[in-house]
Amino acid sequence: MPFKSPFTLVLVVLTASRCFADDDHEMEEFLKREFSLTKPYQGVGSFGSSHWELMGDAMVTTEQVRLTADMQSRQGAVWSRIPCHLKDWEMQVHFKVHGQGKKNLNGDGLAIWYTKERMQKGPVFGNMDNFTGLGVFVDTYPNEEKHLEAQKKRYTSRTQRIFPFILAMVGNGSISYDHERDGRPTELGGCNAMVRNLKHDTFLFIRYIRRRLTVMIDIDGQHEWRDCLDIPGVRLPRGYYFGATAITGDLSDNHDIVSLKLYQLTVLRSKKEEEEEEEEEITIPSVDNMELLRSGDGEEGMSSIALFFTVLFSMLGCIFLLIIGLVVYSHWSESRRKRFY
Ligand SMILES: *[C@@H]1O[C@H](CO)[C@@H](O)[C@H](O)[C@H]1NC(C)=O
Ligand SMILES: *[C@@H]1O[C@H](CO)[C@@H](O)[C@H](O)[C@H]1NC(C)=O
Ligand SMILES: [Ca+2]
Repeated sequence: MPFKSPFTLVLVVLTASRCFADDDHEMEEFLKREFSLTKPYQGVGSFGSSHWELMGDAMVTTEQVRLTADMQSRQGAVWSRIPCHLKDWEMQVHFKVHGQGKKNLNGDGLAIWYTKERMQKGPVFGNMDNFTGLGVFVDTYPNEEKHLEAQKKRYTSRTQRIFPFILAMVGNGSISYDHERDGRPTELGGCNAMVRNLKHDTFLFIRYIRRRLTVMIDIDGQHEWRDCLDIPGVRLPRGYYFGATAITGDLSDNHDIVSLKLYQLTVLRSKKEEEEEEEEEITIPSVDNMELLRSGDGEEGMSSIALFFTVLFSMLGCIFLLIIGLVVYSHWSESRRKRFY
């Protein structure tokens, strides 16, 4: 990670260690209650009396906000009513996915959002397509793999994704989520996460700090955060809404949110960074170097290892030819010299 000054490095390290610390108390002062959804979910679902609004089949119980029950063709959502203007934040999601279905006979998953739009129904885990902002998806059904399997095709183990799969996507209002390919064409990064039907608590952690997006998971019941993805140069405007949505189709699951906790992060910036960020206020979400992130897409395309060996062997080939050339030349000039004597 490049850091502009040692001071910011120290701060980032401090915040990082704070997140790994199993000590809620220390974080308390940063918790932003207006953007958090916690038990006993006071007033959630009733008109106008809460910071959160329910939609579709979502319902509140004493234990959780159930976005969908384990039944076919459900969609549910919970959305914050207040736009969030924080620059740096982290969202801790305590969630639960469980149901009767056997492995890979369940679906479709849930999503956590930070978007311009709110309270829209649609095909992207219950939210609208062509959304504007960030989506982090817990995709529990491998649509693409199932489709390929039916065609007796397969991804190589390098590109194969194991489901449930968590991935992040940034939309700008005109980028479509490819449901049939589980969002592969627009994937910023992701990881496998066996989150279903577990006895212990499962958490997802989304941190946005100095335009760096980090997603971590805590799903093994060990109270340890595991890296999922970490991407610099993610530009998200301020003033968007947090939300959580889920959808079921032919296959189903209970998709529960136990809590959403938003923490404000205080990150000191150098004067130069402040000025840079003031100068270019972000209005449309985007990701720097998206082409580079996408270079690993699809069945074809060269992996970096393949590329390395291609370059290596081409270089060895060139050197070999050069040596042959030199040998031939020296033989030739030798025999020419001999002829002159
Ligand atoms: C959104 O992103 C796509 C793909 O990167 C790009 O072609 C399009 O111009 C962008 N739209 C806006 C409004 O920035
Ligand atoms: C989403 O955007 C794409 C490309 O801009 C467009 O073809 C598609 O119709 C849009 N879909 C919706 C639901 O607006
Ligand atoms: Ca899927």
